Amino acid sequence: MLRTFDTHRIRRTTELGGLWDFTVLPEEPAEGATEPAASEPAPAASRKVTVPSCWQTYPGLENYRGRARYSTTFEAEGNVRLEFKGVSHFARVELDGRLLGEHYNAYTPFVFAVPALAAGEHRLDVTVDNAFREDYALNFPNDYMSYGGISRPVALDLVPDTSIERVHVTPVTPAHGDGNGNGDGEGVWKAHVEVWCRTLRKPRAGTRMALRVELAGQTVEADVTPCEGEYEYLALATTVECPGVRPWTCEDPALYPVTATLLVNGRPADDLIDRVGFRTVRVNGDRIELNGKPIVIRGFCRHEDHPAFGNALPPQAMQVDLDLIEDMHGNAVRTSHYPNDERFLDMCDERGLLVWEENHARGMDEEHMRNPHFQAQAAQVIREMIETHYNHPSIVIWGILNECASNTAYGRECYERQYALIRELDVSRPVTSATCHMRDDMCLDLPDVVSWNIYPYWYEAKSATRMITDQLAYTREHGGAGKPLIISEIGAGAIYGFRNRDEEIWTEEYQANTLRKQLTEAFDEPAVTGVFIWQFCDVRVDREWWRVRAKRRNDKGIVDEFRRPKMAYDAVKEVFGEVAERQATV
Ligand code: ADA
Repeated sequence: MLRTFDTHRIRRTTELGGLWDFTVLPEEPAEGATEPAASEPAPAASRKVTVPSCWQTYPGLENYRGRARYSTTFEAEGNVRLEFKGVSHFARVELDGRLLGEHYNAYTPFVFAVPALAAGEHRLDVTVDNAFREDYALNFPNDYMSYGGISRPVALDLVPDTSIERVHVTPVTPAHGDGNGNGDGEGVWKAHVEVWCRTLRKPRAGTRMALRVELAGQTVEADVTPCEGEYEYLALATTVECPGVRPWTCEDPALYPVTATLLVNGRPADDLIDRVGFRTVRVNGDRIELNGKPIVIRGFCRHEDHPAFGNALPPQAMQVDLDLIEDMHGNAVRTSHYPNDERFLDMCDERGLLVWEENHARGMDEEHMRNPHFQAQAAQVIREMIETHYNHPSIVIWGILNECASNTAYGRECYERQYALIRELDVSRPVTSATCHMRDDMCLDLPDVVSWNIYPYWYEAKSATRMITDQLAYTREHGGAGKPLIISEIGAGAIYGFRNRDEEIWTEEYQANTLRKQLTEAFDEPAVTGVFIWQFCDVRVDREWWRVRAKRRNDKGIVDEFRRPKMAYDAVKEVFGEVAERQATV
């Protein structure tokens, strides 16, 4: 399943799923590799594996870190477009033995367009690397697992010489209303629509090309002048009035298809369908407003991680996670610490959940950020994340650089650049960053929203009330005055099944009591716009973290890695439920 809905009616698209050949590629540990001893001896024989999947779920490779090859064949003729939704974490792609290109970063899609394939069978080889190397600035031993494999779906499209690459829709709030149906009734939602095309071969002289866009009962059409080359170009930018649409809200997440059709000499030649929700997000004083109404976040930080699937969760497993989050009265997810699978975002759109999506970076100190590849690779993640996830109404905030060097001058430069890049790509959503630099953060003036990771009653022997009061004072004195404040992490660990009534640390009882106190105190603080619990489920961490992570798990999950609820589940459900009720009556 590529998405939760069909993205084409005209274009032929297939998922290159099913069984692929898989072979481990043995290699000498590279100089400076951080983890040679941990790698398993590599069996050379090839085996059949499903794609998407990750190799830590293949017997014998539970701890493999290194290179491997995935191969498959397909029948095709003409121009093809290959889209990899996510390969963990480096991919080198060859078609019929010819290099198409390389891509680094596990969590964002990439595309290769290949003109004029001869009719017949074609062979696709993907060499994947999940080693920790200096070349891969964002991956190093961390408090989550850097898995390996083709971990998200692969799509094969047959495309004409000019094809549609992307459609962006930016909803524009009614001029005279609050975007929520309230107002003087004269306002009409508008949508700013942009369509990007790709031309592989210049059309014959005299060919007429046009783009038609259909959205919410409206149709616009405009001529297109093709630009030759394997790159994308903006082919259409227009604003459409959309009278009578229902806004996208958490309670009623109305979604509308947007269909772009490419007409060649008046005949449909290619199409792309995406989905749109009419809603605006804006910061108003110290509140974040959705359609003019302040939101209160009852959220969970969530890693893409599962004992049976690694980071290649099938849609069924995503559904289960979202069911549990909603059952606990959660209304938001933070995609800590990287962009998420599109299908998960589709489901959030459908459920009316709010998403904080973040670029890939966790716990980078200045040395990590001075990796010569860091700036370019981080910028690429941001670009790919925003370009591909732009239309999701559920995404209400972009996050960057979780707990990185926001306390140094060089770090600040990096934060500045990344915020500037986001604002260049998308002005319709606020930006933030989760910090833990309680006494020396130098970047609080930069984002629209200030976000703190705090662990009262856990890493700190202080109450949440005290920590929030202290943080607020610091924030106000250091550039963050008047901005909304999110508690982007709060939580405590517990080992599933370890129970006693002695308030023993690591017991489910201790975690449940701690969460109850943390959440109650946080929501009692009027300056707090919302809270993301660290974290939804227990997750596997990289081997090097074994000293501080029993069972090699970050066990601050409210459910364990198999999604079995710990005692904290009911505590969270109760507090989130009360907050939701209070909110509903405001
Ligand atoms: C940090 C970090 C998380 C996780 C957490 C913890 O706040 O952002 O990724 O490591 O701490 O469990 O300590």
